[in-house]
This record gives sequence, C-alpha cells and structure tokens, in this order.
Amino acid sequence: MSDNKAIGMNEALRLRKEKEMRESYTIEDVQKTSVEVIIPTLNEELTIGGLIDRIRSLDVPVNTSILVIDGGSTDGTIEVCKRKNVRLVTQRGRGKGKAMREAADETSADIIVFIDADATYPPEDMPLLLQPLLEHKADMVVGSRIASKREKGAIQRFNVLGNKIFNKAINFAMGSSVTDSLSGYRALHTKTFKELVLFSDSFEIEVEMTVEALARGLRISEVPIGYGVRTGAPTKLDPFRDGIKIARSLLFILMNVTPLKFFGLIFLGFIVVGFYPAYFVLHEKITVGEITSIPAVVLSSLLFVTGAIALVVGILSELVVRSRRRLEYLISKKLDS
Ligand SMILES: Nc1nc2c(ncn2[C@@H]2O[C@H](COP(=O)(O)OP(=O)(O)O)[C@@H](O)[C@H]2O)c(=O)[nH]1
Ligand SMILES: [Mg+2]
Repeated sequence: MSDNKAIGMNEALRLRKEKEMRESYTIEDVQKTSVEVIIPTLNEELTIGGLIDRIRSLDVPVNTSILVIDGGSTDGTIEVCKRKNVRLVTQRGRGKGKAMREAADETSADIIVFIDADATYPPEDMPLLLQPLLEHKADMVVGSRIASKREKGAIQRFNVLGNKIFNKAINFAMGSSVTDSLSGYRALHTKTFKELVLFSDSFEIEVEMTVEALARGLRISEVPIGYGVRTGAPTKLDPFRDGIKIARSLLFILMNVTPLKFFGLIFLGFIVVGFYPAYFVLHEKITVGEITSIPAVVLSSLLFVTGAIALVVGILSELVVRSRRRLEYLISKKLDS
C-alpha cells in the first residue's frame, strides 16, 4: 500500500487505536464479547437446521447468537428456523449483499461472522476466524478455501478461475495478497462493517468488502478453512451471470479506489497499440522520405491522444480520491477526539 499517502495516515491512526486496545485487552473482555453469526438464506431447508445445531454446539469463549436473514424462501426454511427457535429476519430488499447489510443493522453484537446456509463452510472453523479479531491482530478475517482443505469438486473449475482472476486484479491494484476474495465466510467487528461503504446487493458484496477494507488500510487476515460440496438445494450463484456482475462491479470499485492504476493501464494500452501505426509512419518517412499513409498518421494520433486523455482522467481522479480520503481521515480523527 506504499502508493497511497492517505492510507499512510489511516495506518497511523489505526496503529494508535490498536495500541490502546492492546493495552486494555483481557480474558474478561473476550468473555464479554458478543458474536452474531449472520446466515443469509434463500431456500436452504435441507442444510440450515443442521448448521444451526453445529453453531450452537461450538465451544467458544464468547457469547454467540445466530441471526438468519431470509431472502423470501418458499421451501421449508422458515419452518425449520422457527422449530430451531432462531432469530429470523426477512430481508426487505433482494440479493445476498443487501441481506448482509440489512442484517448488520439488526444486530447489537460486537462482532459479526457471516456464513452461508448451505453448510459448505464448516462452523467448526469459526474459532480460527475469531482469534485474530479477539487478539486485535486483524480487522477482518476471511476463511480462505485453499485447495488442501477443500473437498474435491466443492468449487467448480470455472469459479476457481474467476476467483483467481479477481484475486490477481485486487492484489495488483491494492498491493495486497488475498487468496480468496469471493469467500462468504468472514468475521469482523460490527463497527468496522458499518464503516465500510458497501453498495453491492448481490454476490459482489465479497469483493467489495475486500477492496473497501484494503482501501481503508484495514488488516485482512486469511485463515485456511475447509470447504465442502454443496449437498442441499442448488447454488443461487449463476457462474456466468453473477461472474460478469462481479467483474463489472470490481472494475468500477477499482476505478474508484485506485484510478491512476486503472486509467494508467488504459493509457499504456493505447500507447502500445498506437506505436504500431506510428512506427509505420516513421519508417516511411525515413525510407521513402515523405509520408503518404495519412490513415496511419490519423490512427496513431487518435490512439496517442485517447491514451493521453485516459492518463489525465486518471491523474484527476486520483487527486479527487486522495482528497476524499484525506477528508474522511480528518472527519474520523475529529469524531475520535
Ligand atoms: N437472504 C438472502 N440470501 C441469499 C440470497 N441469495 C443467496 N443467498 C444465500 O447466500 C448464501 C450463498 O449463496 P450460494 O448460492 O451458496 O452461493 P455460492 O456459495 O457462491 O455458491 C446461501 O446461504 C444462500 O442461501 C438472497 O437473495 N437473499
Ligand atoms: Mg454457498
């Protein structure tokens, strides 16, 4: 994150806060910590009951409660939740991302853990997610479905490829090293979640959370978790339709967060392509002595000019983003003092 001075300032603020928290950190604090396990559901009657039981039988030193946020299930999901006597909220809007944002407004717990209702993420791994948070070693902990702990076939090949491309794009833009930007198994303080500016309604919420957290200089810690094959109802994620939606959102998010890199790449693209007709024109001038290929002159000029415009847009956007972050930093400092 060396490319951003504003993040440097956030970093300083974060380090100060972290030091203060570490000094006051005790086992009693951990025991007093409340955790809300938020489960977004849409027609998961076959798996939700078992998942609730598994969460309830966890042995963790914190006060754990469960909140199911339902997207309008038409199967027996609601009945199962009622039978299990679990807190159930029906979301107002549509989509998993919207459900997660609405659920966060419903909880008064200190920490939120998001987990899918399809029981593909093992709740037994939850202590791994909570530990770095409780020890103040991370601001967001993500369960990463690395190959070694993943059941064979749990993620389709196409989705693995998509995940890799998104991780690479994020890591290039943010200078990070995330390995599973699409994971839905995440833990963070409720306050932190509410500070993230999230607009995603659907499955883009995960990449948005990752980039937003990185842009704010928050520490993302990834812990390897198991990941099972979906055995209940079919997935709600359409790899093509949702993949395109995620890619589109990621492009816009990165454009908003690191505009100079984003438009800088477009600039480079135009310049590299523009060199070809420019070379042609130069070669003609040197060998023939005069330029006859006017289309090549026009084409290379257009490409260079378009590239230059992209660069100017990138520089201006970067200035806007940096001053916005500075303002955010000043406001948060004011609110803290
Ligand atoms: N509340 C709510 N939950 C949803 C919605 N769409 C999907 N889910 C739930 O979100 C979780 C992740 O969805 P899933 O289909 O497993 O996606 P995948 O894990 O990416 O294949 C599951 O528990 C779904 O039941 C929705 O529109 N609203
Ligand atoms: Mg799932």
